[in-house]
Amino acid sequence: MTETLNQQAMAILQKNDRGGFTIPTARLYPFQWNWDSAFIALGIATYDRERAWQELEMLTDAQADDGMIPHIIFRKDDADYFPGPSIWQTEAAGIPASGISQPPVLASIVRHLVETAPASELARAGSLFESTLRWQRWYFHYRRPEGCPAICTVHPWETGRDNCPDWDIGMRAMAVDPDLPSYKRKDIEHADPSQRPSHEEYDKYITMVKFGRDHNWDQSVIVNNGPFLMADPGLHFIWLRACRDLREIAVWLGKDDVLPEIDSWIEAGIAGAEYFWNDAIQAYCVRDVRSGTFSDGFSNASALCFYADVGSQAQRDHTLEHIRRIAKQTKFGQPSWDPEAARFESQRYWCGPLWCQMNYMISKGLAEQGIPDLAEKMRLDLRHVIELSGFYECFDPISGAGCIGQDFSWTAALWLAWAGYDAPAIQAA
Ligand code: 9WN
Repeated sequence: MTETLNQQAMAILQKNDRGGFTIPTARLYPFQWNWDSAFIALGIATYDRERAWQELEMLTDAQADDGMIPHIIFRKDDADYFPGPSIWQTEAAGIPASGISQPPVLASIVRHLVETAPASELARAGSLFESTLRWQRWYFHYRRPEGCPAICTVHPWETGRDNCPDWDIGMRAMAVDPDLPSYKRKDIEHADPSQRPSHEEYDKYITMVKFGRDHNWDQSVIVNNGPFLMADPGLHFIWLRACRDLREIAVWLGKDDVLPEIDSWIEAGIAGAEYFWNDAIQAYCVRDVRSGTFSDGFSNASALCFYADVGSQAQRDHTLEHIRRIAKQTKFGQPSWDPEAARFESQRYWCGPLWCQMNYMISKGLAEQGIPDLAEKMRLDLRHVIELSGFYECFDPISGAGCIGQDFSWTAALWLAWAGYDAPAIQAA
């Protein structure tokens, strides 16, 4: 079975290849997405290292002057997706793109490629290192507003966890732009609407895009005066982990001059994590920056503290209690939202389903921090759910049913790089 699934996974990645970059899945997401491409490179690297480097290079080709790497790179329009380039109306390095970013996993993936690289590939790592450094710096300067020690976001799409109930506080606090032109969603033509965000949520997502566009994508204006500003432990922990991985690459490449700057980010990232600690539920939670209010649910982003290597022993113990409690209620892995919290829906996108890339990062963190049983369970859960349902975008964590996009690239990639391994891919530290 593993052999057949390996073949299927490679076939999906080849089918979704658009000439040097890979789309997440045909029709539903017909462009290059930022963090998708990073995880995709991990999978491609198992059979074609040249193509894996290329995936990341095409991502960084669209790096804006200020260092941001956008969340979608459009290259050419495609009527299958809304909102496309004519709605975003911006570009990066001359390429049509979205005006926000996505979780910066890139440095962590580059580190993996570097560690497994023959000497002949190290020159490629050098230029990716420079882009990644600039992007990490962008997050530090453009997504840590005055008075907030943590990484924030101006749009749920930037976090990659689009309609997670985590965003409800910020979404409720904002109004739909009364001048929002009418629009037609395309996602619900390609996927079951009951598994996608609501129309009310879409109106607000598009209001945020309109605000950015109306302000020429000036990131300072968007952060300071925009309709939405929430601090995200997901972005924060992924960024902090990426800083640690970037430091390792810098040492490898002999770039000692940048180490003090990276060290200062790591120090700020560790201190900033405290901003997310919610005593009421004893976990790291999303926080609305303007009101200071905490989200009250444990999400899969809360579980990333191990991946970022932060927290006191007590904070880690509490987090682990949540992970173990939730694992008892699901059959497959960690869901995107606590099954005991309000608004849990096992098949609606980020309100409950199991997402392979989140489980990969959570499991990696747990293994590194000395909790190998749980780490390996998460890996095997993903393996079983793929064997049961195939390569879906995400999965019902209780029944194992596949949800939304089919023949999905990151699921195929993480099968090849992680879940489909016969022996544990990640050893305890
Ligand atoms: C908006 C591509 C992307 C993922 C995100 C996921 C979903 C897009 C959408 O698909 O978001 O960016 O249109 O729903 O939430 O994490 O990167 O796979």
